[in-house]
Amino acid sequence: MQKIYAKPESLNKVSSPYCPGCLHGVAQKLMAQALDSLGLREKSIIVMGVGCVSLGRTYFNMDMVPAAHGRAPAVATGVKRIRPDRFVFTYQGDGDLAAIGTSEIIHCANRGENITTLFINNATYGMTGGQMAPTTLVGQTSTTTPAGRDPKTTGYPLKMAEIIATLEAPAYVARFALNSPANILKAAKGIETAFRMQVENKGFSFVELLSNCPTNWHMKPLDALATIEKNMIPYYPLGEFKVRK
Ligand SMILES: Cc1ncc(C[n+]2csc(CCOP(=O)(O)OP(=O)(O)O)c2C)c(N)n1
Ligand code: SF4
Repeated sequence: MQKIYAKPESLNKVSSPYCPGCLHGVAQKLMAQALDSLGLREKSIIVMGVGCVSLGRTYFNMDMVPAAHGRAPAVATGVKRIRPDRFVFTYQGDGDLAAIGTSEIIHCANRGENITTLFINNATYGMTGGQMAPTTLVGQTSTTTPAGRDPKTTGYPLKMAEIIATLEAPAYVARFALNSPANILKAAKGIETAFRMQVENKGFSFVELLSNCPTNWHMKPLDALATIEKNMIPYYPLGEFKVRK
């Protein structure tokens, strides 16, 4: 019988470590499918951020380097410069990339390092129990903004894809959402485009994925998907912001 669907080779055959309805697993499957289809698994090195992203360490079937919180782009820079023959990418959440690691991602992007960053924006610090992230929406409640995020005291949610797209060096910058089959298909294509940029030595590529955290948003999984559509996408528009030809 012809096999038409299988778990990507780039993922181990283990059960998901994620909460029910969490989209980290979807993001990781898309990344794994892109690595499989480009034949990159055996030369890949994933540099893991800290947070629920790092639960994926049991999942990925490839070489892996854990980085301290926020430092993945700096670690990936070192790995890629020493081993330019390897395919190097970081996987980071919004606390990791847009708070403690803002400096690392901006300078890595600005240097145009030939690596790829996959950025999960779930508008919260998931692993540590739902504190405000730089991407938490105005009015959104969190353990550190129980009355809702107020920009007067905490500023506005950071649009990382737009910020990175203003830089000269990056080759590919895009934002997708993981809340529906149609959006997941677009994200899959975008992740593959980003990976191709590195393969073709075009420089830094960055994909932001709008995700969820049903546990800390205190929502049922379906309500969390609807919240991405209703609240996140209007503030974080989807699309490709920069594509090097
Ligand atoms: C230097 C340092 N400071 C703080 C922490 C605690 N910490 C672990 S995960 C995390 C937040 C992760 O949130 P995010 O990056 O949004 O990822 P998510 O869990 O939502 O996927 C924090 C603050 C740490 N591990 N190291
Ligand atoms: S805490 Fe949130 S981000 Fe972490 S696994 Fe659970 S749902 Fe996903």
